[in-house]
Amino acid sequence: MRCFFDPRQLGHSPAKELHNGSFVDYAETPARAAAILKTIGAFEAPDDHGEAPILAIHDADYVDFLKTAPARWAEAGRPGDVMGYIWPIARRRAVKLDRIDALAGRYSLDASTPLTAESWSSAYWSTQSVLAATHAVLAGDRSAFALCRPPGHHAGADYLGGYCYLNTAAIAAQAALDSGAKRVAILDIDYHHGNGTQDIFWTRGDVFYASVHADPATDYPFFWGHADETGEDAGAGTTLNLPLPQGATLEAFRAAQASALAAIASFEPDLLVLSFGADTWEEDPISQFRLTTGDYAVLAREIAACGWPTVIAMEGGYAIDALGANVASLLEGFV
Ligand code: SP5
Ligand code: ZN
Repeated sequence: MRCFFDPRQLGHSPAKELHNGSFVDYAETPARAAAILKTIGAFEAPDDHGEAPILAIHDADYVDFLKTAPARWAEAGRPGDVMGYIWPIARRRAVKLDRIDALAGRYSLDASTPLTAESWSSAYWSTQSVLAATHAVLAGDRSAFALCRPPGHHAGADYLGGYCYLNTAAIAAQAALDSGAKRVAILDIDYHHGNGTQDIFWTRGDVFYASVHADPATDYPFFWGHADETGEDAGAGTTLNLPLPQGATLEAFRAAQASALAAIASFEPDLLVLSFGADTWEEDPISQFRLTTGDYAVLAREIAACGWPTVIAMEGGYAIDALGANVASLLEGFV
Protein backbone atom coordinates (compact mmCIF):
# COMPACT_ATOMS: atom_id res chain seq x y z
CA MET A 1 0.00 0.00 0.00
CA ARG A 2 1.29 3.48 -0.83
CA CYS A 3 1.89 5.61 2.28
CA PHE A 4 2.22 9.41 2.22
CA PHE A 5 3.89 11.87 4.58
CA ASP A 6 5.81 15.14 4.28
CA PRO A 7 8.58 16.02 6.79
CA ARG A 8 7.08 19.53 7.13
CA GLN A 9 4.28 17.85 9.12
CA LEU A 10 6.77 17.51 12.00
CA GLY A 11 7.27 21.25 12.57
CA HIS A 12 4.06 21.82 14.55
CA SER A 13 4.81 21.19 18.21
CA PRO A 14 2.75 23.19 20.73
CA ALA A 15 4.10 23.16 24.29
CA LYS A 16 1.03 22.81 26.50
CA GLU A 17 -2.70 22.17 26.44
CA LEU A 18 -5.36 22.93 29.02
CA HIS A 19 -6.53 19.64 30.50
CA ASN A 20 -8.76 19.18 33.55
CA GLY A 21 -7.73 22.53 35.00
CA SER A 22 -3.97 22.38 34.41
CA PHE A 23 -1.58 23.08 31.59
CA VAL A 24 -0.04 19.73 30.69
CA ASP A 25 2.37 18.58 27.96
CA TYR A 26 0.71 18.52 24.53
CA ALA A 27 -0.30 14.95 23.67
CA GLU A 28 -0.25 15.24 19.86
CA THR A 29 3.53 15.30 19.41
CA PRO A 30 5.85 14.96 16.38
CA ALA A 31 7.14 11.79 18.09
CA ARG A 32 3.82 10.13 17.18
CA ALA A 33 4.54 10.53 13.48
CA ALA A 34 8.17 9.55 13.97
CA ALA A 35 7.08 6.28 15.61
CA ILE A 36 4.80 5.42 12.68
CA LEU A 37 7.48 6.36 10.14
CA LYS A 38 9.98 4.13 11.91
CA THR A 39 7.71 1.06 11.87
CA ILE A 40 6.20 1.43 8.40
CA GLY A 41 9.45 2.47 6.73
CA ALA A 42 8.71 3.56 3.18
CA PHE A 43 6.73 6.79 2.84
CA GLU A 44 6.37 8.96 -0.26
CA ALA A 45 6.28 12.74 -0.10
CA PRO A 46 2.98 14.06 -1.51
CA ASP A 47 2.67 16.30 -4.57
CA ASP A 48 1.44 19.83 -3.88
CA HIS A 49 -2.23 20.21 -4.91
CA GLY A 50 -2.34 23.77 -3.58
CA GLU A 51 -4.95 25.51 -1.44
CA ALA A 52 -8.01 24.98 -3.65
CA PRO A 53 -8.94 21.57 -2.13
CA ILE A 54 -8.59 23.10 1.37
CA LEU A 55 -10.77 26.08 0.45
CA ALA A 56 -13.38 23.67 -0.91
CA ILE A 57 -14.01 22.73 2.76
CA HIS A 58 -12.68 25.58 4.93
CA ASP A 59 -13.72 29.25 4.95
CA ALA A 60 -11.12 31.65 3.52
CA ASP A 61 -11.19 33.88 6.63
CA TYR A 62 -10.47 30.86 8.85
CA VAL A 63 -7.54 29.80 6.65
CA ASP A 64 -6.25 33.37 6.85
CA PHE A 65 -6.51 33.20 10.66
CA LEU A 66 -4.46 29.96 10.75
CA LYS A 67 -1.72 31.59 8.69
CA THR A 68 -1.57 34.94 10.45
CA ALA A 69 -2.55 34.36 14.09
CA PRO A 70 0.92 33.38 15.41
CA ALA A 71 2.50 36.63 14.10
CA ARG A 72 -0.41 38.70 15.47
CA TRP A 73 -0.07 36.94 18.82
CA ALA A 74 3.63 37.81 18.95
CA GLU A 75 2.88 41.43 17.89
CA ALA A 76 0.43 41.69 20.80
CA GLY A 77 3.37 40.83 23.06
CA ARG A 78 2.11 37.40 24.07
CA PRO A 79 4.49 34.58 25.01
CA GLY A 80 4.13 31.02 23.74
CA ASP A 81 1.46 29.60 21.47
CA VAL A 82 -1.87 31.13 20.36
CA MET A 83 -4.77 30.05 22.58
CA GLY A 84 -8.27 31.41 23.00
CA TYR A 85 -9.84 32.11 26.35
CA ILE A 86 -13.27 33.49 25.37
CA TRP A 87 -15.81 31.83 23.12
CA PRO A 88 -18.90 33.32 21.42
CA ILE A 89 -21.60 31.17 23.01
CA ALA A 90 -24.57 33.55 23.30
CA ARG A 91 -26.28 35.21 20.30
CA ARG A 92 -23.49 34.51 17.82
CA ARG A 93 -23.38 37.04 15.02
CA ALA A 94 -20.90 38.21 12.43
CA VAL A 95 -19.21 41.03 14.33
CA LYS A 96 -16.08 42.43 12.74
CA LEU A 97 -13.26 41.38 15.02
CA ASP A 98 -9.69 42.54 15.14
CA ARG A 99 -8.31 41.67 18.56
CA ILE A 100 -6.30 38.42 18.48
CA ASP A 101 -8.09 37.02 21.56
CA ALA A 102 -11.48 37.54 19.91
CA LEU A 103 -10.27 35.85 16.75
CA ALA A 104 -8.81 32.93 18.71
CA GLY A 105 -12.19 32.37 20.36
CA ARG A 106 -14.12 32.88 17.12
CA TYR A 107 -12.09 30.24 15.28
CA SER A 108 -11.66 27.57 17.95
CA LEU A 109 -13.60 24.93 19.82
CA ASP A 110 -11.40 24.42 22.88
CA ALA A 111 -8.21 25.51 24.70
CA SER A 112 -6.31 22.32 23.95
CA THR A 113 -5.32 23.14 20.37
CA PRO A 114 -2.69 25.92 20.31
CA LEU A 115 -1.30 27.47 17.14
CA THR A 116 2.44 27.88 16.62
CA ALA A 117 4.34 29.54 13.78
CA GLU A 118 4.74 26.06 12.23
CA SER A 119 1.11 24.94 12.55
CA TRP A 120 -0.13 26.19 9.18
CA SER A 121 2.69 24.51 7.28
CA SER A 122 2.25 21.20 9.11
CA ALA A 123 -1.54 21.22 8.67
CA TYR A 124 -1.15 22.19 5.00
CA TRP A 125 1.19 19.26 4.29
CA SER A 126 -1.04 16.93 6.30
CA THR A 127 -3.82 17.76 3.82
CA GLN A 128 -1.44 17.28 0.88
CA SER A 129 -0.67 13.79 2.22
CA VAL A 130 -4.35 12.86 2.32
CA LEU A 131 -4.88 14.36 -1.15
CA ALA A 132 -2.01 12.25 -2.50
CA ALA A 133 -3.60 9.13 -0.98
CA THR A 134 -6.97 10.13 -2.46
CA HIS A 135 -5.49 10.55 -5.94
CA ALA A 136 -3.71 7.18 -5.65
CA VAL A 137 -7.05 5.55 -4.89
CA LEU A 138 -8.88 7.48 -7.63
CA ALA A 139 -6.19 6.25 -10.03
CA GLY A 140 -6.99 2.64 -9.17
CA ASP A 141 -5.22 1.62 -5.95
CA ARG A 142 -7.54 -0.37 -3.65
CA SER A 143 -6.31 1.61 -0.64
CA ALA A 144 -3.70 4.18 0.39
CA PHE A 145 -2.54 5.53 3.75
CA ALA A 146 -1.95 9.16 4.69
CA LEU A 147 0.00 9.78 7.89
CA CYS A 148 -2.02 12.87 8.69
CA ARG A 149 -0.38 14.76 11.50
CA PRO A 150 -1.77 17.05 12.74
CA PRO A 151 -5.02 15.08 12.58
CA GLY A 152 -8.28 16.52 11.23
CA HIS A 153 -11.64 15.18 12.38
CA HIS A 154 -12.40 17.73 15.13
CA ALA A 155 -11.81 20.73 12.81
CA GLY A 156 -14.88 22.31 11.21
CA ALA A 157 -15.23 24.61 8.22
CA ASP A 158 -14.25 27.59 10.40
CA TYR A 159 -12.82 26.26 13.63
CA LEU A 160 -9.90 24.29 15.07
CA GLY A 161 -10.06 21.97 18.08
CA GLY A 162 -9.09 18.57 19.47
CA TYR A 163 -5.51 18.83 18.07
CA CYS A 164 -7.03 19.42 14.58
CA TYR A 165 -6.72 22.45 12.24
CA LEU A 166 -7.71 21.29 8.74
CA ASN A 167 -10.19 18.45 8.27
CA THR A 168 -8.16 15.96 6.25
CA ALA A 169 -10.97 13.37 5.87
CA ALA A 170 -13.43 16.02 4.68
CA ILE A 171 -10.87 17.47 2.24
CA ALA A 172 -10.27 13.94 0.87
CA ALA A 173 -13.99 13.26 0.50
CA GLN A 174 -14.59 16.57 -1.30
CA ALA A 175 -11.60 16.01 -3.60
CA ALA A 176 -13.02 12.61 -4.56
CA LEU A 177 -16.42 14.19 -5.34
CA ASP A 178 -14.72 16.93 -7.36
CA SER A 179 -12.89 14.22 -9.34
CA GLY A 180 -16.12 12.49 -10.33
CA ALA A 181 -17.22 10.32 -7.38
CA LYS A 182 -21.00 10.61 -6.90
CA ARG A 183 -21.16 9.50 -3.26
CA VAL A 184 -18.44 9.22 -0.60
CA ALA A 185 -18.68 7.59 2.83
CA ILE A 186 -16.51 8.45 5.82
CA LEU A 187 -16.08 5.81 8.51
CA ASP A 188 -14.55 7.30 11.66
CA ILE A 189 -13.09 4.77 14.12
CA ASP A 190 -11.02 7.15 16.25
CA TYR A 191 -11.84 6.93 19.99
CA HIS A 192 -13.38 10.41 19.83
CA HIS A 193 -16.37 11.53 17.80
CA GLY A 194 -15.36 13.49 14.69
CA ASN A 195 -17.52 16.53 15.37
CA GLY A 196 -15.86 18.60 12.63
CA THR A 197 -16.47 16.04 9.90
CA GLN A 198 -20.07 15.58 11.04
CA ASP A 199 -20.61 19.34 11.09
CA ILE A 200 -19.13 19.87 7.61
CA PHE A 201 -21.43 17.29 5.97
CA TRP A 202 -24.46 17.68 8.31
CA THR A 203 -26.80 18.99 5.60
CA ARG A 204 -25.34 17.13 2.63
CA GLY A 205 -26.70 14.00 1.01
CA ASP A 206 -23.60 13.15 -1.04
CA VAL A 207 -21.39 12.25 1.95
CA PHE A 208 -22.34 9.64 4.55
CA TYR A 209 -20.64 10.08 7.94
CA ALA A 210 -20.57 7.07 10.31
CA SER A 211 -18.65 7.07 13.59
CA VAL A 212 -17.91 4.52 16.31
CA HIS A 213 -16.61 6.36 19.39
CA ALA A 214 -16.65 6.78 23.15
CA ASP A 215 -19.99 7.99 24.45
CA PRO A 216 -19.88 11.81 24.53
CA ALA A 217 -21.70 11.62 27.86
CA THR A 218 -18.28 10.71 29.33
CA ASP A 219 -15.73 11.73 26.71
CA TYR A 220 -14.55 14.66 24.58
CA PRO A 221 -16.10 16.32 22.54
CA PHE A 222 -19.18 15.97 24.83
CA PHE A 223 -21.55 18.15 22.78
CA TRP A 224 -21.57 16.01 19.63
CA GLY A 225 -21.65 12.32 18.75
CA HIS A 226 -24.88 11.37 20.49
CA ALA A 227 -26.92 8.62 18.84
CA ASP A 228 -29.83 10.94 18.02
CA GLU A 229 -27.68 13.15 15.73
CA THR A 230 -28.57 11.95 12.21
CA GLY A 231 -28.19 15.02 9.93
CA GLU A 232 -30.66 17.57 8.54
CA ASP A 233 -32.13 18.82 5.27
CA ALA A 234 -30.50 17.01 2.31
CA GLY A 235 -28.29 15.30 4.91
CA ALA A 236 -31.17 13.86 6.95
CA GLY A 237 -30.23 10.22 7.62
CA THR A 238 -26.66 10.47 6.28
CA THR A 239 -25.03 10.82 9.73
CA LEU A 240 -24.79 7.72 11.95
CA ASN A 241 -23.38 7.87 15.48
CA LEU A 242 -22.62 4.66 17.36
CA PRO A 243 -21.35 5.63 20.84
CA LEU A 244 -19.89 2.90 23.07
CA PRO A 245 -19.25 2.92 26.83
CA GLN A 246 -15.72 3.23 28.24
CA GLY A 247 -14.06 -0.17 28.54
CA ALA A 248 -15.36 -1.42 25.16
CA THR A 249 -13.43 -4.40 23.71
CA LEU A 250 -13.26 -5.83 20.17
CA GLU A 251 -16.61 -7.61 20.53
CA ALA A 252 -18.62 -4.41 21.03
CA PHE A 253 -16.47 -2.36 18.67
CA ARG A 254 -16.75 -4.91 15.89
CA ALA A 255 -20.55 -5.12 16.23
CA ALA A 256 -20.83 -1.32 16.04
CA GLN A 257 -18.48 -1.20 13.05
CA ALA A 258 -20.61 -3.89 11.35
CA SER A 259 -23.70 -1.67 11.79
CA ALA A 260 -21.79 1.26 10.32
CA LEU A 261 -20.61 -0.82 7.35
CA ALA A 262 -24.16 -2.07 6.68
CA ALA A 263 -25.47 1.50 6.67
CA ILE A 264 -22.64 2.60 4.38
CA ALA A 265 -23.36 -0.33 2.04
CA SER A 266 -26.98 0.86 1.68
CA PHE A 267 -25.60 4.30 0.72
CA GLU A 268 -23.57 2.66 -2.12
CA PRO A 269 -20.46 4.88 -1.94
CA ASP A 270 -17.94 5.09 -4.78
CA LEU A 271 -15.13 5.59 -2.26
CA LEU A 272 -14.54 5.28 1.49
CA VAL A 273 -12.45 7.57 3.66
CA LEU A 274 -11.41 5.86 6.89
CA SER A 275 -10.62 8.24 9.76
CA PHE A 276 -8.38 5.93 11.78
CA GLY A 277 -7.37 6.64 15.37
CA ALA A 278 -5.29 4.19 17.39
CA ASP A 279 -6.46 5.88 20.60
CA THR A 280 -8.90 2.95 20.98
CA TRP A 281 -5.88 0.85 22.03
CA GLU A 282 -6.05 -0.74 25.49
CA GLU A 283 -3.29 1.38 27.04
CA ASP A 284 -3.84 4.71 25.30
CA PRO A 285 -2.94 7.40 27.86
CA ILE A 286 -5.98 9.65 27.21
CA SER A 287 -8.65 7.10 26.22
CA GLN A 288 -10.62 4.20 27.72
CA PHE A 289 -11.32 1.45 25.16
CA ARG A 290 -9.59 -1.95 25.24
CA LEU A 291 -8.64 -2.86 21.69
CA THR A 292 -5.45 -4.88 21.23
CA THR A 293 -2.86 -4.45 18.48
CA GLY A 294 -4.14 -7.56 16.66
CA ASP A 295 -7.72 -6.24 16.75
CA TYR A 296 -6.89 -3.53 14.19
CA ALA A 297 -6.17 -6.17 11.54
CA VAL A 298 -9.54 -7.81 12.30
CA LEU A 299 -11.38 -4.50 11.93
CA ALA A 300 -9.44 -3.65 8.76
CA ARG A 301 -10.25 -6.99 7.10
CA GLU A 302 -13.94 -6.42 7.68
CA ILE A 303 -13.74 -2.96 6.12
CA ALA A 304 -11.63 -4.19 3.19
CA ALA A 305 -14.11 -7.04 2.56
CA CYS A 306 -16.73 -4.43 1.60
CA GLY A 307 -14.68 -3.72 -1.51
CA TRP A 308 -14.79 0.09 -1.55
CA PRO A 309 -11.64 1.93 -2.69
CA THR A 310 -10.36 3.27 0.63
CA VAL A 311 -8.34 6.32 1.66
CA ILE A 312 -7.00 5.88 5.20
CA ALA A 313 -6.36 9.13 7.12
CA MET A 314 -4.53 8.97 10.44
CA GLU A 315 -6.33 10.69 13.32
CA GLY A 316 -5.43 10.13 17.03
CA GLY A 317 -3.43 7.56 19.02
CA TYR A 318 -1.19 8.68 21.88
CA ALA A 319 0.59 5.56 23.15
CA ILE A 320 3.74 6.33 21.20
CA ASP A 321 5.57 3.06 21.88
CA ALA A 322 2.68 1.02 20.45
CA LEU A 323 1.57 3.40 17.71
CA GLY A 324 3.73 1.98 14.91
CA ALA A 325 2.60 -1.59 15.60
CA ASN A 326 -1.06 -0.54 15.82
CA VAL A 327 -0.93 1.25 12.46
CA ALA A 328 1.01 -1.66 10.91
CA SER A 329 -1.69 -4.07 12.13
CA LEU A 330 -4.44 -1.97 10.52
CA LEU A 331 -2.58 -1.72 7.22
CA GLU A 332 -1.86 -5.49 7.21
CA GLY A 333 -5.58 -6.13 7.44
CA PHE A 334 -6.07 -4.15 4.21
CA VAL A 335 -3.53 -6.03 2.08
C1 SP5 B 1 -7.60 13.64 17.10
C2 SP5 B 1 -7.86 13.34 18.56
O1 SP5 B 1 -7.78 12.19 18.97
N1 SP5 B 1 -8.13 14.38 19.36
C3 SP5 B 1 -8.43 14.15 20.72
C4 SP5 B 1 -8.62 15.40 21.48
C5 SP5 B 1 -8.97 15.08 22.91
N2 SP5 B 1 -8.81 16.20 23.77
C6 SP5 B 1 -9.38 16.00 25.08
C7 SP5 B 1 -8.57 15.11 25.95
C8 SP5 B 1 -7.27 15.79 26.30
C9 SP5 B 1 -6.38 14.94 27.14
N3 SP5 B 1 -5.09 15.56 27.18
C10 SP5 B 1 -4.13 14.94 28.02
C11 SP5 B 1 -2.76 15.43 27.73
C12 SP5 B 1 -1.73 14.71 28.55
N4 SP5 B 1 -0.41 15.15 28.23
ZN1 ZN C 1 -9.13 10.66 19.14
